[in-house]
Amino acid sequence: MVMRVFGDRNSGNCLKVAYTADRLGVPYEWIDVDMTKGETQTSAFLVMNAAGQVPVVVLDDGRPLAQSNAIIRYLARGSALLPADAYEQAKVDELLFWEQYSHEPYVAVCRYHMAYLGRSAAERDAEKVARGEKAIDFLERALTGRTWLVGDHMSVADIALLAYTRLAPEGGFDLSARLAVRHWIARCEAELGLAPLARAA
Ligand SMILES: N[C@@H](CCC(=O)N[C@@H](CS)C(=O)NCC(=O)O)C(=O)O
Repeated sequence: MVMRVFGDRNSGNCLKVAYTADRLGVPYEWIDVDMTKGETQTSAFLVMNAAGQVPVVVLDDGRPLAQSNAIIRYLARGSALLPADAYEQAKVDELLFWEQYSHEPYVAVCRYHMAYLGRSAAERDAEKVARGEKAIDFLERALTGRTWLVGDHMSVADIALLAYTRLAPEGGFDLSARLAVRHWIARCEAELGLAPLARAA
């Protein structure tokens, strides 16, 4: 059976899986899950992911796997998206963990508050805004003078960070002065065949 991806196409965490599988040519069936209708909390869903969150995949052998960064790392094994060198692989992991602890909880959550809950930029949580700005500043420094986050090729670290960074303007974050980030987003989008999103010039 082909791999099944249970996800929401508006979720950066879920889009990471689509970007990675599409890039690698891994076949999959996408199954839309609407968390606003409680579809992540049904007993059938909780068997696949007891955390009740998307994305979750059911691999072609029937085994489930959750957590976006675990999924993309698994899909990328043995490919150019995951460096073979142990140190470079650990640097990818460093960024995957950082994304989940220091980037996604702020950049993605501010976007959620604006795009889903209809808050204005001024109504965002000030601490989340400050931490999101700090995360994007970190990326700007990390990408200055570099083409990719780790090594000489696009890796799953780029894909994991791309997902919500390209959506950051929807969360009220201004990328216009972050030139290294903007060029890297454009580079990733070109590599992945994604249409550029409308954003501040
Ligand atoms: N750390 C998880 C986060 C997953 C997550 O937060 N998923 C959201 C959608 S982006 C969700 O399913 N929320 C519903 C819920 O938490 O009940 C991952 O990277 O996969």
